[in-house]
Amino acid sequence: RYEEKLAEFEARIARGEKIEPDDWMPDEYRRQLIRLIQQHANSEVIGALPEGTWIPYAPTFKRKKALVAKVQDEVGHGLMLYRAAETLGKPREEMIEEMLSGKSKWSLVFAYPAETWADVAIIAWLIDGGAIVNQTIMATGSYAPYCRALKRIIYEESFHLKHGFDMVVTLAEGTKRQRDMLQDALNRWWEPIIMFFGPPDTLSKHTPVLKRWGVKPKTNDEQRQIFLRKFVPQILDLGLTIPDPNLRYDEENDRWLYTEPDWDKFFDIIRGNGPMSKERLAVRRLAHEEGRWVREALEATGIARQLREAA
Ligand code: BYC
Repeated sequence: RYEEKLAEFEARIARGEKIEPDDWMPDEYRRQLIRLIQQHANSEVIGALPEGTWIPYAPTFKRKKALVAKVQDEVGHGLMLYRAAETLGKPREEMIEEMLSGKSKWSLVFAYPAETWADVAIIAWLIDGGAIVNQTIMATGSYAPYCRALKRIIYEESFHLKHGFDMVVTLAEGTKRQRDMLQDALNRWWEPIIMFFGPPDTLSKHTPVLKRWGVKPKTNDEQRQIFLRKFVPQILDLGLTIPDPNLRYDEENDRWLYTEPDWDKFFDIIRGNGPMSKERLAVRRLAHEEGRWVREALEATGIARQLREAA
Protein backbone atom coordinates (compact mmCIF):
# COMPACT_ATOMS: atom_id res chain seq x y z
CA ARG A 1 0.00 0.00 0.00
CA TYR A 2 1.05 3.59 -0.76
CA GLU A 3 1.12 4.71 2.92
CA GLU A 4 3.37 1.81 3.90
CA LYS A 5 5.74 2.40 1.02
CA LEU A 6 5.88 6.09 1.85
CA ALA A 7 6.58 5.36 5.52
CA GLU A 8 9.44 3.00 4.59
CA PHE A 9 10.81 5.55 2.08
CA GLU A 10 10.77 8.30 4.71
CA ALA A 11 12.32 5.98 7.30
CA ARG A 12 15.18 5.23 4.90
CA ILE A 13 15.79 8.94 4.41
CA ALA A 14 15.63 9.52 8.17
CA ARG A 15 18.32 6.82 8.59
CA GLY A 16 20.50 8.78 6.15
CA GLU A 17 20.22 6.18 3.37
CA LYS A 18 20.41 7.35 -0.23
CA ILE A 19 17.75 6.58 -2.81
CA GLU A 20 18.88 4.85 -6.03
CA PRO A 21 17.01 5.10 -9.38
CA ASP A 22 15.36 1.64 -9.11
CA ASP A 23 14.16 2.16 -5.55
CA TRP A 24 10.54 3.00 -4.84
CA MET A 25 9.93 6.75 -4.55
CA PRO A 26 6.81 8.94 -4.42
CA ASP A 27 5.86 10.50 -7.77
CA GLU A 28 6.23 13.95 -6.25
CA TYR A 29 9.83 13.18 -5.18
CA ARG A 30 10.61 12.13 -8.75
CA ARG A 31 8.90 15.22 -10.19
CA GLN A 32 10.70 17.60 -7.82
CA LEU A 33 14.10 16.06 -8.48
CA ILE A 34 13.65 16.17 -12.24
CA ARG A 35 12.65 19.85 -12.02
CA LEU A 36 15.59 20.75 -9.79
CA ILE A 37 18.33 18.72 -11.52
CA GLN A 38 17.08 19.75 -14.96
CA GLN A 39 17.21 23.43 -13.97
CA HIS A 40 20.66 22.91 -12.51
CA ALA A 41 21.86 21.25 -15.74
CA ASN A 42 20.39 24.09 -17.82
CA SER A 43 22.20 26.59 -15.57
CA GLU A 44 25.56 24.96 -16.22
CA VAL A 45 25.03 25.01 -19.99
CA ILE A 46 23.64 28.56 -20.18
CA GLY A 47 26.16 29.60 -17.50
CA ALA A 48 29.00 28.81 -19.91
CA LEU A 49 27.87 31.70 -22.14
CA PRO A 50 28.72 34.89 -20.14
CA GLU A 51 32.28 33.69 -19.55
CA GLY A 52 32.59 31.95 -22.92
CA THR A 53 31.95 35.27 -24.65
CA TRP A 54 35.14 36.60 -23.05
CA ILE A 55 37.50 33.85 -24.28
CA PRO A 56 38.69 35.84 -27.34
CA TYR A 57 39.38 38.88 -25.14
CA ALA A 58 41.25 37.23 -22.24
CA PRO A 59 44.14 39.56 -21.33
CA THR A 60 46.91 36.92 -21.30
CA PHE A 61 47.56 33.45 -22.74
CA LYS A 62 47.52 31.95 -19.24
CA ARG A 63 44.11 33.48 -18.50
CA LYS A 64 42.74 32.32 -21.85
CA LYS A 65 43.80 28.71 -21.22
CA ALA A 66 42.24 28.72 -17.75
CA LEU A 67 39.02 30.28 -19.03
CA VAL A 68 38.68 27.79 -21.90
CA ALA A 69 39.14 24.95 -19.41
CA LYS A 70 36.57 26.41 -17.01
CA VAL A 71 33.96 26.89 -19.73
CA GLN A 72 34.49 23.30 -20.90
CA ASP A 73 34.08 22.12 -17.32
CA GLU A 74 30.73 23.92 -17.00
CA VAL A 75 29.34 22.26 -20.12
CA GLY A 76 30.62 18.91 -18.79
CA HIS A 77 28.73 19.58 -15.53
CA GLY A 78 25.60 20.11 -17.60
CA LEU A 79 26.08 16.68 -19.20
CA MET A 80 26.66 14.96 -15.85
CA LEU A 81 23.50 16.55 -14.48
CA TYR A 82 21.31 15.68 -17.49
CA ARG A 83 22.56 12.10 -17.01
CA ALA A 84 21.56 12.23 -13.33
CA ALA A 85 18.10 13.57 -14.27
CA GLU A 86 17.74 10.87 -16.95
CA THR A 87 17.99 8.20 -14.24
CA LEU A 88 14.54 9.45 -13.14
CA GLY A 89 13.05 8.61 -16.52
CA LYS A 90 13.03 11.85 -18.51
CA PRO A 91 14.95 11.74 -21.81
CA ARG A 92 17.71 14.28 -22.28
CA GLU A 93 16.35 15.45 -25.64
CA GLU A 94 13.10 16.43 -23.94
CA MET A 95 14.96 18.37 -21.25
CA ILE A 96 17.05 20.23 -23.81
CA GLU A 97 13.92 21.01 -25.82
CA GLU A 98 12.28 22.45 -22.70
CA MET A 99 15.29 24.64 -22.02
CA LEU A 100 15.38 25.94 -25.61
CA SER A 101 11.64 26.66 -25.64
CA GLY A 102 11.90 28.57 -22.35
CA LYS A 103 9.69 26.08 -20.49
CA SER A 104 12.40 24.97 -18.08
CA LYS A 105 14.28 27.55 -16.01
CA TRP A 106 17.96 28.30 -15.40
CA SER A 107 19.76 30.36 -12.77
CA LEU A 108 18.88 34.03 -13.02
CA VAL A 109 22.50 35.14 -12.58
CA PHE A 110 23.14 34.19 -16.19
CA ALA A 111 20.39 36.54 -17.37
CA TYR A 112 22.81 39.40 -16.56
CA PRO A 113 25.51 40.63 -18.92
CA ALA A 114 29.25 40.17 -18.32
CA GLU A 115 30.24 43.71 -19.26
CA THR A 116 33.96 43.76 -18.48
CA TRP A 117 36.82 41.39 -17.71
CA ALA A 118 36.22 42.09 -14.01
CA ASP A 119 32.76 40.50 -14.39
CA VAL A 120 34.49 37.30 -15.48
CA ALA A 121 36.58 37.44 -12.29
CA ILE A 122 33.55 38.10 -10.07
CA ILE A 123 31.56 35.27 -11.69
CA ALA A 124 34.40 32.75 -11.23
CA TRP A 125 34.98 33.80 -7.63
CA LEU A 126 31.57 34.64 -6.20
CA ILE A 127 29.10 32.76 -8.42
CA ASP A 128 31.24 29.64 -8.33
CA GLY A 129 31.75 30.32 -4.60
CA GLY A 130 27.98 30.47 -4.14
CA ALA A 131 27.59 27.33 -6.22
CA ILE A 132 30.08 25.48 -4.00
CA VAL A 133 28.17 26.52 -0.87
CA ASN A 134 24.92 25.28 -2.45
CA GLN A 135 26.34 22.10 -3.95
CA THR A 136 28.26 21.03 -0.85
CA ILE A 137 24.93 21.09 0.99
CA MET A 138 22.95 19.44 -1.81
CA ALA A 139 25.62 16.69 -2.10
CA THR A 140 24.54 15.46 1.33
CA GLY A 141 20.99 15.07 0.01
CA SER A 142 18.95 11.93 -0.47
CA TYR A 143 19.09 11.12 -4.20
CA ALA A 144 22.28 9.14 -4.87
CA PRO A 145 22.93 9.92 -8.59
CA TYR A 146 22.55 13.68 -8.00
CA CYS A 147 24.92 13.52 -4.99
CA ARG A 148 27.49 11.54 -6.97
CA ALA A 149 27.40 14.08 -9.83
CA LEU A 150 27.69 16.96 -7.36
CA LYS A 151 30.78 15.50 -5.71
CA ARG A 152 32.59 15.46 -9.02
CA ILE A 153 31.32 18.93 -9.90
CA ILE A 154 32.42 20.45 -6.57
CA TYR A 155 35.93 19.11 -7.15
CA GLU A 156 36.17 21.10 -10.38
CA GLU A 157 34.33 24.14 -9.02
CA SER A 158 36.89 24.37 -6.22
CA PHE A 159 39.53 24.93 -8.85
CA HIS A 160 37.34 27.54 -10.57
CA LEU A 161 37.13 29.35 -7.26
CA LYS A 162 40.93 29.52 -7.02
CA HIS A 163 41.10 30.75 -10.62
CA GLY A 164 38.46 33.41 -9.83
CA PHE A 165 40.18 34.51 -6.64
CA ASP A 166 43.51 34.83 -8.46
CA MET A 167 41.87 37.07 -11.08
CA VAL A 168 40.16 39.17 -8.42
CA VAL A 169 43.40 39.61 -6.43
CA THR A 170 45.27 40.65 -9.59
CA LEU A 171 42.68 43.35 -10.29
CA ALA A 172 42.46 44.42 -6.62
CA GLU A 173 46.23 44.88 -6.47
CA GLY A 174 46.43 46.53 -9.88
CA THR A 175 46.09 50.09 -11.14
CA LYS A 176 43.30 52.44 -10.05
CA ARG A 177 41.50 51.66 -13.30
CA GLN A 178 41.62 47.93 -12.57
CA ARG A 179 40.39 48.43 -9.00
CA ASP A 180 37.55 50.66 -10.20
CA MET A 181 36.59 48.07 -12.80
CA LEU A 182 36.47 45.38 -10.09
CA GLN A 183 34.39 47.54 -7.75
CA ASP A 184 32.01 48.36 -10.57
CA ALA A 185 31.56 44.66 -11.36
CA LEU A 186 30.89 43.87 -7.69
CA ASN A 187 28.35 46.70 -7.53
CA ARG A 188 26.42 45.24 -10.47
CA TRP A 189 26.71 41.59 -9.38
CA TRP A 190 25.92 41.92 -5.69
CA GLU A 191 22.13 41.78 -6.00
CA PRO A 192 22.11 38.83 -8.45
CA ILE A 193 24.52 36.99 -6.14
CA ILE A 194 22.19 37.46 -3.18
CA MET A 195 19.32 36.26 -5.39
CA PHE A 196 21.34 33.22 -6.53
CA PHE A 197 20.20 31.21 -3.47
CA GLY A 198 16.54 31.64 -4.39
CA PRO A 199 13.67 33.56 -2.80
CA PRO A 200 13.50 33.99 0.98
CA ASP A 201 12.15 30.99 2.87
CA THR A 202 8.80 32.74 3.31
CA LEU A 203 8.36 32.82 -0.50
CA SER A 204 10.05 29.52 -1.36
CA LYS A 205 7.29 27.14 -2.37
CA HIS A 206 9.40 24.00 -2.91
CA THR A 207 11.60 24.11 0.21
CA PRO A 208 9.15 22.32 2.59
CA VAL A 209 8.80 19.20 0.44
CA LEU A 210 12.48 19.19 -0.60
CA LYS A 211 13.53 19.42 3.06
CA ARG A 212 11.08 16.78 4.18
CA TRP A 213 12.56 14.30 1.71
CA GLY A 214 16.14 15.29 2.36
CA VAL A 215 16.85 16.68 -1.12
CA LYS A 216 17.64 20.13 0.18
CA PRO A 217 19.21 19.82 3.64
CA LYS A 218 19.33 23.60 4.19
CA THR A 219 16.87 26.32 3.21
CA ASN A 220 17.57 29.19 0.80
CA ASP A 221 18.09 31.69 3.64
CA GLU A 222 20.38 29.29 5.53
CA GLN A 223 22.50 28.83 2.40
CA ARG A 224 22.65 32.60 1.88
CA GLN A 225 23.90 33.07 5.46
CA ILE A 226 26.67 30.49 4.96
CA PHE A 227 27.74 32.33 1.81
CA LEU A 228 27.78 35.74 3.54
CA ARG A 229 29.71 34.37 6.52
CA LYS A 230 32.36 32.94 4.23
CA PHE A 231 32.72 35.67 1.61
CA VAL A 232 31.90 39.07 3.15
CA PRO A 233 35.13 39.16 5.24
CA GLN A 234 37.19 38.16 2.18
CA ILE A 235 35.57 40.84 0.00
CA LEU A 236 36.24 43.52 2.61
CA ASP A 237 39.84 42.31 3.10
CA LEU A 238 40.46 43.04 -0.58
CA GLY A 239 39.54 46.69 0.05
CA LEU A 240 36.26 46.44 -1.85
CA THR A 241 32.99 48.02 -0.74
CA ILE A 242 29.82 45.97 -0.65
CA PRO A 243 26.99 48.00 -2.20
CA ASP A 244 24.49 47.49 0.62
CA PRO A 245 24.34 50.15 3.37
CA ASN A 246 22.34 47.78 5.59
CA LEU A 247 24.80 44.92 5.47
CA ARG A 248 26.06 44.17 8.98
CA TYR A 249 26.73 41.25 11.24
CA ASP A 250 24.13 40.84 13.97
CA GLU A 251 26.18 39.27 16.77
CA GLU A 252 23.24 38.59 19.01
CA ASN A 253 21.51 36.39 16.44
CA ASP A 254 24.71 35.26 14.73
CA ARG A 255 23.53 36.26 11.28
CA TRP A 256 24.19 38.78 8.54
CA LEU A 257 21.55 41.44 8.01
CA TYR A 258 21.15 42.77 4.48
CA THR A 259 18.72 44.68 2.30
CA GLU A 260 16.19 42.24 0.84
CA PRO A 261 16.54 42.29 -2.94
CA ASP A 262 13.53 43.24 -5.03
CA TRP A 263 11.85 39.82 -5.15
CA ASP A 264 9.21 40.98 -7.64
CA LYS A 265 12.10 41.72 -9.98
CA PHE A 266 13.51 38.24 -9.24
CA PHE A 267 10.25 36.51 -10.20
CA ASP A 268 10.01 38.62 -13.34
CA ILE A 269 13.57 37.71 -14.39
CA ILE A 270 13.06 33.98 -13.89
CA ARG A 271 9.97 34.18 -16.11
CA GLY A 272 12.39 35.04 -18.92
CA ASN A 273 12.54 38.83 -18.58
CA GLY A 274 16.14 39.38 -17.45
CA PRO A 275 18.39 41.80 -19.37
CA MET A 276 20.04 38.92 -21.27
CA SER A 277 17.39 36.16 -20.99
CA LYS A 278 16.33 36.23 -24.63
CA GLU A 279 19.82 36.64 -26.04
CA ARG A 280 21.20 33.74 -23.98
CA LEU A 281 18.47 31.44 -25.31
CA ALA A 282 18.95 32.67 -28.87
CA VAL A 283 22.69 31.86 -28.71
CA ARG A 284 21.95 28.44 -27.20
CA ARG A 285 19.37 27.71 -29.94
CA LEU A 286 21.88 28.69 -32.62
CA ALA A 287 24.53 26.38 -31.10
CA HIS A 288 21.95 23.59 -30.97
CA GLU A 289 21.04 24.08 -34.64
CA GLU A 290 24.69 24.18 -35.67
CA GLY A 291 25.22 20.84 -33.94
CA ARG A 292 22.19 19.23 -35.60
CA TRP A 293 24.23 17.58 -38.38
CA VAL A 294 26.41 15.83 -35.79
CA ARG A 295 23.35 14.39 -34.02
CA GLU A 296 21.84 13.33 -37.34
CA ALA A 297 25.08 11.71 -38.49
CA LEU A 298 25.34 9.78 -35.20
CA GLU A 299 21.78 8.49 -35.67
CA ALA A 300 22.25 7.64 -39.36
CA THR A 301 25.43 5.64 -38.74
CA GLY A 302 23.97 3.76 -35.77
CA ILE A 303 26.66 5.19 -33.45
CA ALA A 304 24.02 6.96 -31.36
CA ARG A 305 22.22 3.65 -30.78
CA GLN A 306 25.46 1.93 -29.77
CA LEU A 307 26.21 4.72 -27.32
CA ARG A 308 22.70 4.48 -25.83
CA GLU A 309 23.06 0.71 -25.41
CA ALA A 310 26.50 1.04 -23.83
CA ALA A 311 25.30 3.63 -21.31
N1 BYC B 1 17.43 31.32 -10.55
O1 BYC B 1 10.74 27.28 -4.16
P1 BYC B 1 12.07 27.79 -4.58
C1 BYC B 1 26.80 27.50 -11.71
C2 BYC B 1 12.95 29.42 -8.93
S1 BYC B 1 25.29 26.84 -12.12
C3 BYC B 1 16.32 31.01 -11.26
O2 BYC B 1 12.95 28.31 -3.50
P2 BYC B 1 13.82 25.51 -4.93
C4 BYC B 1 27.71 28.00 -12.74
C5 BYC B 1 12.66 27.97 -8.63
O3 BYC B 1 13.16 27.15 -9.65
C6 BYC B 1 24.60 26.43 -10.55
N2 BYC B 1 15.21 30.49 -10.71
O4 BYC B 1 12.85 26.67 -5.43
C7 BYC B 1 27.57 27.62 -14.04
C8 BYC B 1 11.16 27.97 -8.52
O5 BYC B 1 10.57 28.04 -9.82
P3 BYC B 1 9.65 26.81 -10.42
C9 BYC B 1 23.12 26.58 -10.46
C10 BYC B 1 15.23 30.27 -9.38
O6 BYC B 1 14.02 24.57 -6.04
C11 BYC B 1 28.39 28.16 -15.02
C12 BYC B 1 10.89 29.32 -7.87
O7 BYC B 1 12.02 30.13 -8.14
N3 BYC B 1 22.76 25.94 -9.22
O8 BYC B 1 27.06 27.59 -10.58
O9 BYC B 1 13.35 24.99 -3.61
C13 BYC B 1 29.38 29.09 -14.68
C14 BYC B 1 10.68 29.22 -6.38
O10 BYC B 1 11.92 28.93 -5.69
C15 BYC B 1 16.35 30.56 -8.59
C16 BYC B 1 21.66 25.18 -9.05
O11 BYC B 1 20.84 25.03 -9.91
C17 BYC B 1 17.48 31.10 -9.22
N4 BYC B 1 18.61 31.42 -8.56
O12 BYC B 1 15.21 26.25 -4.60
C18 BYC B 1 29.54 29.47 -13.35
C19 BYC B 1 21.56 24.49 -7.71
N5 BYC B 1 16.07 30.25 -7.31
O13 BYC B 1 10.58 25.63 -10.62
C20 BYC B 1 28.73 28.90 -12.36
C21 BYC B 1 20.46 23.48 -7.56
C22 BYC B 1 14.81 29.78 -7.31
O14 BYC B 1 8.60 26.54 -9.41
N6 BYC B 1 19.20 24.07 -7.22
N7 BYC B 1 14.30 29.80 -8.54
O15 BYC B 1 9.12 27.33 -11.73
C23 BYC B 1 18.84 24.46 -5.95
O16 BYC B 1 19.61 24.32 -5.00
C24 BYC B 1 17.46 25.00 -5.76
O17 BYC B 1 16.67 24.65 -6.86
C25 BYC B 1 17.42 26.55 -5.57
C26 BYC B 1 15.93 26.98 -5.54
C27 BYC B 1 18.10 26.94 -4.28
C28 BYC B 1 18.08 27.26 -6.75
